[in-house]
Amino acid sequence: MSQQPDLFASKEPQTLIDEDGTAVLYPQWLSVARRASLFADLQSSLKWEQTHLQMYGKRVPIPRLNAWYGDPSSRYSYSGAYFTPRPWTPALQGLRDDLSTVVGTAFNSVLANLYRTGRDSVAWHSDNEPELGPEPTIASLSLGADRVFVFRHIKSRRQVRMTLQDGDLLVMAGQLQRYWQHQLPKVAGLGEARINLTYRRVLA
Ligand SMILES: O=C(O)CCC(=O)C(=O)O
Ligand SMILES: [Mn+2]
Repeated sequence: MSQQPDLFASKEPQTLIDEDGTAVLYPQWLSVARRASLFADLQSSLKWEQTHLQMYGKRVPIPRLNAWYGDPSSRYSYSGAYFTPRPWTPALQGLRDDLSTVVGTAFNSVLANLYRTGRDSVAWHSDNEPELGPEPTIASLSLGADRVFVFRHIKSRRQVRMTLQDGDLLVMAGQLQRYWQHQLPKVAGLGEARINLTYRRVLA
């Protein structure tokens, strides 16, 4: 992964998982100036929506807000239905271009998540939707509040736990989504918001 002047990595990358897939953390990947303006821009300008899941015949709100942006061709399925992403905003497209260059994957969509407080979360799952292909490379950028993020191997049950901080980039690749799940647990007493952007390549 190469560096660009604005996207300085002030610390060495850390390989967190290198077995049945890879997870590499690039701490403070975004410059301090870019982090703050980006968070404010995304929080106010993205079309945040409440998604519901069908669980045991009930319509249950997921504990976070989200928004999909991307190329028109990057249709995705969620909970059995197909959706077309919203057209790129300048900020999301600029980051897409930078990330595609430095990670070496032609990302065509992004799922944005807004965790309003520590009560918002993501339960155990893998990003293993068929339209991402068998070995998806996913670039996950964190902004705002620090949050704990945990991986769990589906067979050995080994866990790898880290704190994702403002400006951190996590790149997941290879067989990771097949062998590992991940979650973002709730945090008691946290009032600060976090935004996460997961850049993905949806196959036609
Ligand atoms: O917020 C995060 O760091 C992870 C989000 C996530 O796993 C997802 O949207 O699939
Ligand atoms: Mn995920």
